[in-house]
Amino acid sequence: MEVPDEIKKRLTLPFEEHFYAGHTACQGCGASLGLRYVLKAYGRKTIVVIPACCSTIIAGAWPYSTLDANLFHTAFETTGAVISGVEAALKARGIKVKGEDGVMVVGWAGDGGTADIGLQALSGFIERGHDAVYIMYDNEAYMNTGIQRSSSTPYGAWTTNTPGGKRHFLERRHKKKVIDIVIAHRIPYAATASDAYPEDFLRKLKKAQKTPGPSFIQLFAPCPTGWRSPTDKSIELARLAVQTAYFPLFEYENGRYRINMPSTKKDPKPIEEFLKLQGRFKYMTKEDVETLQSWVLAEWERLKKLAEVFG
Ligand SMILES: Cc1ncc(C[n+]2csc(CCOP(=O)(O)OP(=O)(O)O)c2C)c(N)n1
Ligand code: SF4
Ligand SMILES: [Mg+2]
Repeated sequence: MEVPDEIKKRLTLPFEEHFYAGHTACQGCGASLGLRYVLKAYGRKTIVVIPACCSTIIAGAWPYSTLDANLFHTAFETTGAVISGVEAALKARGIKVKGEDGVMVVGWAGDGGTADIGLQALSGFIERGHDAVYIMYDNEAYMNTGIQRSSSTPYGAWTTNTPGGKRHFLERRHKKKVIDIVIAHRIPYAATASDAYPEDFLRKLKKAQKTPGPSFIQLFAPCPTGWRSPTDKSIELARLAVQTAYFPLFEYENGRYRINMPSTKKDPKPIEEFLKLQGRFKYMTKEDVETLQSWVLAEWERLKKLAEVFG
């Protein structure tokens, strides 16, 4: 479709779409929005590898797939291994991989499929140095199977196996910092991103495309169904996660840290602003909120220190 010039001038994202409408995600799904952005950045010359997760259902089966790109459905724990194999097979056939004109091999896996069951395959992919991009879309629980906690679920959250209330317990462990494990491999490029800041996300996708070797992006992707949040609040929640420093946006590139958001010059917003819009946090006591707030601020201070020393 031809875009009128006056609209073209105002566009901050590519106009073209490779993610069809009419898919099966819930209203306000951050995962589907994230995948749409990935295909805006990389276009059709992409092989997307998706393990068992909500995105399997959203992407759908050939020939009815919602992706206008190549799609490889795979087993839950195998994303890192499959993107390694696809990349190696393309190279063995003399096909250029990654870079501006190469085929993009993209792993698109959930937090359960990355932080838990897929961690070993992810580690192998990074350690062997394959030319592919691994994107973990983080909705902070196993959503596709009915909202069970993962190691990326935050302290104080309700899930169906941490149900809260008078007789049950809530999630009592803090969110696993998967990106720290990734960085421990001394990966060439790793970053966090958010559905609320698409220009920043696309810039990072492009950087991952240009950087030789493995790249990793952890995308904060709200899930109104699992978070018990209004469907029209997903972007606001993704923004608040950044503004409260609960999910700061930063990059790790060739050993250097750079914080993108929030500002390091002023205090982040209180965590309550992020919590109060979500039913999953309704069982938290005042002490629980304080515990989470202290953890968020301690992690934020740690990140600022890393950016100061290794910036
Ligand atoms: C080996 C194996 N164990 C369990 C499952 C069942 N299963 C399918 S999707 C899923 C949840 C995926 O969670 P996550 O990776 O966070 O993605 P989300 O559903 O949240 O998008 C589970 C447990 C499976 N398919 N294979
Ligand atoms: S359950 Fe959550 S992640 Fe899954 S499709 Fe619905 S909104 Fe998206
Ligand atoms: Mg998940």
